[in-house]
Amino acid sequence: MSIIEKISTTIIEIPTIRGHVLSMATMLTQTAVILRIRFADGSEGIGEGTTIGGLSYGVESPESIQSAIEDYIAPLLLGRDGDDVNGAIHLMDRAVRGNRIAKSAVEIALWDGLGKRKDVSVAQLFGGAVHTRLPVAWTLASGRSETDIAEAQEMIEARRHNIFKLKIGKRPVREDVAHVARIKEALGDAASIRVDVNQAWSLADARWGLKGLQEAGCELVEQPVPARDRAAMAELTRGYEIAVMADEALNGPEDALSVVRADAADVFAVKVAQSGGLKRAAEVVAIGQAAGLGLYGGTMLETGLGTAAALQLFSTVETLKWGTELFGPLLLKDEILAEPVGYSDFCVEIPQGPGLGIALDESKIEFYRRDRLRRVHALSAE
Ligand code: MUC
Ligand code: MG
Repeated sequence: MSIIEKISTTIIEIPTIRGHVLSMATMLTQTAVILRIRFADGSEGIGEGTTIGGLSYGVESPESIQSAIEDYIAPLLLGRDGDDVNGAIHLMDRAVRGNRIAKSAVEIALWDGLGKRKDVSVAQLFGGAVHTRLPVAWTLASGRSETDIAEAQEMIEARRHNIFKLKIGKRPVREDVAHVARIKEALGDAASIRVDVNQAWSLADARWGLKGLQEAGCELVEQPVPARDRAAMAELTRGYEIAVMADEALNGPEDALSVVRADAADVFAVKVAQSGGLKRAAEVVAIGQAAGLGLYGGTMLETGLGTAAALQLFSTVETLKWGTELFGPLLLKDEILAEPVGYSDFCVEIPQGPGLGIALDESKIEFYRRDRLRRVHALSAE
C-alpha cells in the first residue's frame, strides 16, 4: 500500500535540432507535459504526455493534457493506493472520456513508482524484457532532398540509423514521389526507406502515390489517407505491394480491432500515448499480433522520459518486424535525463534499473519550463 499524495505537472518546451517539416506543421520546438506523482512512503513516479504540433496532429494539446490531469484525473486518484495501477486505469476510463495522452502520462508515472518500490523495471511488471536493444529509425524531414540525403549519409556513416522515415504530404504527390525516389537512389541498399503522409492524401492522390512509391523502392507508407477512412486504407492495403501502416487511425484497442476488421492495414504503428498508456498499448500489440499484422514501435517525439516508457514496453514484445522510431530525444537540442537513452549500432538501448530506468536532470526541467520561457519572452518584449 502506498497512498498517492500529490500529482503535479510542468510544461516544458525544448528547441528541435532543425525544423521538422510534417504535412500539417513544422516543428521548431517540442512541448512536453512532465508529470510527477508523490507517494506517502516518499517514493516518486514520473510520466510524460506529449503531442505534436499543438492541435494540428491530434485532439489533445499540451494545455488540455495538463488540465485533464490536474483538474479531472488528480482529484480521482489522490488518496488511492498507488500500487493499484489497474484500479486507477479503470477509474480514469470511467470518469474521463478520450484524453488518452493525459491518461498515458499518469499511468506511466504509476508504473514507474510501482517498479521503483518493488525494485523491478517496468518491463518486468509487463512480464519481462526479451530485448536489450531494438532497431531505431530516424525521420528525414528537413523539407529539402539534398539536406535529407546528407543527413541520412551521416547517420549511416555513424552507424546510428539505416532505417529512414520521410515526412511527405505537404507538396503535390508527384513532387513527393520524386523526392523519395531521389533519396532512395542516393542511399541504395544501405537504407530502408519508408514514408509518413500524416493523412494528407485523398484516395485518388494515394493511388498515384503508392504506385510511385513502390516503384521507387519505398517499403512502407504510413497513414496515407485520413484516419477515419477505413475503406480507403483497406483499398490501398489490398491494392499495392508496399506495406500500409496505420498510425493516427489507432487510438487504442477498439480502433485496433476496427482496423483489423476492415483489413485496413498491414502494419500497426503502436504508440503508447495515442493508445492511452502502456496497458492499452500492450492490448493494441496483442490485437495486431493475433491478426498477423506487422508491428512498429511508434513515437510522439517524446523526450527521453516518454521514450524510456515506450522502450520498457516494446522490450517485452517478441517480434517488432518493422523496428521502432524511438529517436525523440535525438531531435531535441538538449537532454532532460540525468543519463541519456543510449543509441549505437543502429539500435536504441533499453534503459536498465527499477521503474523506467531513468532519472530527470532537474536543472533542465527548471530551465525549459514554459512558464519560465514566457516570463523571458515577456521581459524581452517590453
Ligand atoms: C508520426 O506521425 O508518426 C513520429 C516520428 C516523426 O518524425 O513524427 C512522428 C509522428
Ligand atoms: Mg505517423
